[in-house]
Amino acid sequence: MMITNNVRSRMASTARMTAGAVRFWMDGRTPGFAYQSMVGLFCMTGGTSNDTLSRLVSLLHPPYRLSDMYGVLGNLGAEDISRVILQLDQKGHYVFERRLPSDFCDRLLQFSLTNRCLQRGMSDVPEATETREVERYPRKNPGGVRYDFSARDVINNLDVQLLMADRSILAVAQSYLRCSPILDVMSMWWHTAYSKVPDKDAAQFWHFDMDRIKWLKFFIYLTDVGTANGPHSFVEGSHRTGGIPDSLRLKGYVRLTDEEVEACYPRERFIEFTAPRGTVIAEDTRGLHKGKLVQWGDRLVLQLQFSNSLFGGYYPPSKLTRVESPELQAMIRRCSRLYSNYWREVDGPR
Ligand SMILES: O=C(O)CCC(=O)C(=O)O
Repeated sequence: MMITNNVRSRMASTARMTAGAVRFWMDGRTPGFAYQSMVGLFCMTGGTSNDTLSRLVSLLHPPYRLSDMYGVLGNLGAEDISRVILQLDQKGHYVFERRLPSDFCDRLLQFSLTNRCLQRGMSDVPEATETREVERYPRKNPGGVRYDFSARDVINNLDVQLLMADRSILAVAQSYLRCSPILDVMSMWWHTAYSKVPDKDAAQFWHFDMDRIKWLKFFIYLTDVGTANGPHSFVEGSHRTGGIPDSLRLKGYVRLTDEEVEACYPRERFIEFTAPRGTVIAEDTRGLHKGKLVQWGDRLVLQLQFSNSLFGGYYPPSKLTRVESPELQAMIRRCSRLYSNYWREVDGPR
């Protein structure tokens, strides 16, 4: 029987990923070759490989039974959840009507102006810069396009902890992922108008994410975002299986230009999320997305990512050092898998 190169390549990647999954199951670490195989399989299959693995994870880790779905997104009922999930499944994004209260945004803005952060290096400009730590985000005179706060500082912030414990957010995440999720990437960053051209290292070119098998991101705007402030942008429906055409996917896990992406989708599929501060956007970033170039002012975003497994890319570990929020303390007791990325092996109240 003739086996084409394509089939051979899929079989080899599947074997490597399976071997890596066994290692992951034993010690919780994903070997680099297995992660690369997961990415490669996505590029080859358009998402079928992720979908198959996700079904397996759902069998192993069914969703939590929540007493209620109350929180910053409202007091959600089963019908609300169905509406949100239907749109997420079809379009890949959902903007919630309910926004975070302004005192909440004020406190997180204050946090971002008083904490040390990393000015992200820029490699794709004539005068490349290195990533370096700065005492404060220099809002009046930024020296780079992106400033990131450490995950450790972010998760140990009381307001962030309230969101980590929020059952309305959890309900959406676990309904979309069809399993009990893991909160695995917590981040906050500024995008600035430092550069006149989009920056690859600051996620300002189109790309898909592929660090996990399946995940859902919540982007929370902490400043007002108009069209000049670098709105988060998404190609509607591109998260679906086969939603990114072969011509783009087979380029691999790379950044894509506007021209390359615009050639593949009609204009109405391009969404720019301009919205007031406090807005919460849920998005499956398996679809094509980017932060648009900031032309004026700046933009502060907080991000929560829920994944169905930690199998995949490596993130330096960050742990909760103090859990000030009683809500989070209670949730940690009930939902150990949800917090396993930030809480395991930590001395402190469990
Ligand atoms: O800053 C943005 O809007 C893009 C962020 C992004 O690419 C990501 O979180 O995966």
